[in-house]
Amino acid sequence: MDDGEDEGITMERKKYKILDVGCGTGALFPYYLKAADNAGIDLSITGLDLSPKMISLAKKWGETLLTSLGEGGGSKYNFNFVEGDFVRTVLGEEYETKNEGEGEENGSGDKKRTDNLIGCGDGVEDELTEEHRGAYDAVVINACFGNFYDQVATTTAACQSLKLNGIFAISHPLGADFVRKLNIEDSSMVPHHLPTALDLRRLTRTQPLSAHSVLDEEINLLDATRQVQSYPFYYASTSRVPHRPLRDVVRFRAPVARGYGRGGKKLGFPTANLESSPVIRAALEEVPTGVYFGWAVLEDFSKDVQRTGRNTWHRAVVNVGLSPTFEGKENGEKIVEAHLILNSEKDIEGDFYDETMRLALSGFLRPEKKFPSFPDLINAINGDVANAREALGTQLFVVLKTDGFLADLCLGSLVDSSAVWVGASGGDENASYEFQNLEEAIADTPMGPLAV
Ligand code: RBF
Ligand code: MG
Repeated sequence: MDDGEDEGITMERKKYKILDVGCGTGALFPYYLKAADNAGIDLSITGLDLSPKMISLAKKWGETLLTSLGEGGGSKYNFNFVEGDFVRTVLGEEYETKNEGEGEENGSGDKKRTDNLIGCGDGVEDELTEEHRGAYDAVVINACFGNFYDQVATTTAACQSLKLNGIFAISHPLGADFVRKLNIEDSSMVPHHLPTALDLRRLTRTQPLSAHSVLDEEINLLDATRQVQSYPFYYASTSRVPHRPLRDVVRFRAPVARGYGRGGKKLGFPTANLESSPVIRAALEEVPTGVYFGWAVLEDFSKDVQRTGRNTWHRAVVNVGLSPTFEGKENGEKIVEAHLILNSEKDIEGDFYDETMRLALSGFLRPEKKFPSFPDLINAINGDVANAREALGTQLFVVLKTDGFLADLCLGSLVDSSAVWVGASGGDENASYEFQNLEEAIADTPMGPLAV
């Protein structure tokens, strides 16, 4: 066994980090240790609880467990404790006041918090909260999710404290019916029931979280006398992903501008920029700078031979912004730059300057950044392309391909250019745009009512 110590060199083994939210007296601690032992991994457990009394009991229990494991236990496993409110600890003290408003019954959230196109506010990231941001492999909320008043805030905090691919699990050893009963008996103590599969989907919709499963059933276990016993059990799991769906899909229709000629090609990522105009400028007032993704279609209404790559879907990864990395040569204004992810250069015949592009954004990847160097920018864009490609292969974004805005062209149901599309939010037959609530956009697609 490699215990990490070799010829006097001590290597810090990578520890799997669990955040146990509302840890209470530490009822789950022995199970974590057992599971880690079975899996042969080292573990760092952080117990968080609002109650100082619970924290002090959990500390003692943690020490007892480590002592019982002897020498080995102390090096493989360790405990940390945080006394405080989960949401404030991760999202910052001001999060709640900034997002004031009644959280709705089903946790779908309040108006203010979802003001932004990108969805939920993620709170402030400062020296007080950064310790917990992106820090954990797993966040567990056991036997107390129903007690959190604001489920959107709680889910946001869980999401923000996870590493990429980390797991957020909600569990209850007595099942959802038990929590439903508590909720009916005293809704001031237990303001919510545990999320159903549909609730979980709503709760995670505009988070960079992918919902996996909700288990709420009787499971058979052996009791102390080795008899099979049926126990109710609730377990829901989600995982942190790089992308989040937008609160609203954004549809742009505009000519492709000749670029700034500043090196999209040189960077290896040629982009089709939407031609700037008062219409596009107005649209962009509501679109924060950042990296988005969605589908793009180049219009071609020519009667005879349509050129390759027109009237068909292309994956698009899109920077909305100023390109701050190009210091001194930043864009003069916020622009929309779409890099089309092609399988081959031959997918689109010729260049497409001045052609009209329909661009539907439905997901967000990250804020726009000023990178210290061009290789750093190129690395980031490579990651964006991979993340967008992956996301666009998932059900939600595949369904959005069938949005009439795109599909009317691709499926040939529009025969001539007299049926010009003009977006509902502003513009004319040259350039226009519209925002539509994501859920409505999904419902409007032919597959939507059945899917996602
Ligand atoms: N420029 C930046 O300065 N910072 C960014 O974070 C950034 N992200 C981008 C992400 C994608 C997917 C694309 C296509 C471009 C991005 N750009 C960014 C813009 C890039 O600098 C620009 O495309 C080139 O300067 C060519 O105009
Ligand atoms: Mg460009």
